[in-house]
Amino acid sequence: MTVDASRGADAPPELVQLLTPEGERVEHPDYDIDLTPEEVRSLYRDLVLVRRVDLEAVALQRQGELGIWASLLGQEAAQIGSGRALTDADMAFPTYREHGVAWCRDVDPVKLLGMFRGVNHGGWDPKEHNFHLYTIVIGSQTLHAVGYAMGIQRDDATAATIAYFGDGATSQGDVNESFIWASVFNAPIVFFCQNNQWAISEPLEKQTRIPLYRRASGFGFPGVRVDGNDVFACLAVTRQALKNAREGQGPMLIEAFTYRMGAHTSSDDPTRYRVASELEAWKLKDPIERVKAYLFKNELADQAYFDSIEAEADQLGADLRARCLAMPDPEPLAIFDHVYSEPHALIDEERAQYAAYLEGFER
Ligand SMILES: Cc1ncc(C[n+]2csc(CCOP(=O)(O)OP(=O)(O)O)c2C)c(N)n1
Ligand SMILES: [Mg+2]
Repeated sequence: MTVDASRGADAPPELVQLLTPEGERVEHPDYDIDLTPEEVRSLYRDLVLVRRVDLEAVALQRQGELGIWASLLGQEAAQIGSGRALTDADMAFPTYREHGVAWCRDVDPVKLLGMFRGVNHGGWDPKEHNFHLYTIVIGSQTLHAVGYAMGIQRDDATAATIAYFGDGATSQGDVNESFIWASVFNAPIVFFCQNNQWAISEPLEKQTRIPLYRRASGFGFPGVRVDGNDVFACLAVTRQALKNAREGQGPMLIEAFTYRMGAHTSSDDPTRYRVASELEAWKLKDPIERVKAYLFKNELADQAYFDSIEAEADQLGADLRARCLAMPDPEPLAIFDHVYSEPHALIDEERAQYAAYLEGFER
């Protein structure tokens, strides 16, 4: 934790945490959450199932069935906590690692796999799920999200927008510009930064000299750092920030302090640039284990319950694998279909050229 002399002795803890790594419920002066046992079990189920989706995808990639995969391992609580804070009317703008948020938005995980397998052109209908398409260009979705939030404002709608991005993305011009626009227009947006402490091989200290959440104050809106491995805290803080945004209080930056436990993507080998002890330390803060410990200690779930979730995860993984392998290749010319909503001369020309090229092969 960064030492901050300017905060004063009676300042609230810098990191909002409601559930310790040991599974103990703790209080925070500014944030609280009151969950029924059923709701806690449901969060646990989400965490386990999205981890399984991720694990299956990693395996499929290693077997050559996906071109690439960006693992969410370690970031499940940040994604499920924030994702479950959204209402149906809210709009989420992800980057490329938000498989847990996709899960909360009811996007069939096979559609994520289809994108990484290269057999669909984007993946899902953003309007149907209020979940935008994945964005690879780092940080650019934050501008789209602010524009969308300003639209909500002009429609007088009761909804908020959430934009996901990483620690590395905070160094991008787009993200800083989006902060300015959101601030001066008081846009209903929550900036949700998953600080997993790495931007491929670049460590956090190459992005910032201060905790990222404190950047917000320079732009004129509040920022908070939450334990990104604590699903209770992520849910509580995001829920409050979205509510504030919907009620006209403008943007907020949430820095979910977490750790990317896997490789950046399947094309990366983190053993080349970080020490194993770092990963070992973060394993002790696993986002799933602490919820399990909480459920066990408080007798809110028994072994039969945990076994049933494992069985459901096995079933989900097997089903996902089968449906991934069964996905048909797309029609090659379909790649031109959704570039523009209306006919476009250049696209027509390129489609014709590509069709002529394909004619040269036996089909
Ligand atoms: C504009 C732009 N520059 C560079 C890249 C290459 N790139 C892909 S992921 C990445 C690191 C992003 O790190 P971070 O924002 O922390 O997100 P994380 O992958 O850790 O979730 C970079 C530099 C890119 N996709 N887009
Ligand atoms: Mg990162």
